[in-house]
Amino acid sequence: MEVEHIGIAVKNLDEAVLTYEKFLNTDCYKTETVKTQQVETAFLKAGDAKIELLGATSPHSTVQKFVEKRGEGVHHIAFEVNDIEQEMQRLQNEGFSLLSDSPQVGADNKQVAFVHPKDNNGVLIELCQSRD
Ligand code: CMX
Repeated sequence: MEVEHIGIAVKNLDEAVLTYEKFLNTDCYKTETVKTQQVETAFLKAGDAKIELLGATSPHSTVQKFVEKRGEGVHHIAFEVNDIEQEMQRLQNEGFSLLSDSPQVGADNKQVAFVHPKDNNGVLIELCQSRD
């Protein structure tokens, strides 16, 4: 598995984009609202990986809940896999708790699935596979 991106939950997406543009010395190359996940996202390149800034689009968004409970910060680490359904099955067999039975449509034209943070030492993990 390769780290595809690191998701960071923020209160104000526009302000966070300016901060990370300054820090990484690169422009945000893409923004996208993901209705299914109730988030708006902004992507910046960081070497081979990406930073995904995440803002909530609804009070019911998991990102809103996260920010209220834990404050802004690293929300998840995403790993790119070649065959997401096979990886989900493998992880399930290893005893990890998948948060959905099948992959969902995520940001950046990916299929995504999440593993509960309780199984990964407090870190929410996203599996992702390009839909191209
Ligand atoms: N990382 C680490 N821990 C987290 C967490 C996260 N992102 N989100 C919640 N938690 C912790 C909480 O702090 C809480 O811990 P305690 O029991 O110690 O208090 C516990 O998990 C349960 O938290 P909760 O607030 O009750 O949250 P829920 O159980 O309702 O939901 C989770 C948690 C992970 C199941 C839910 O956020 C989820 O389904 N996430 C997957 C989808 C997602 O995050 N989508 C947004 C990103 C989409 C994208 O990148 O496009």
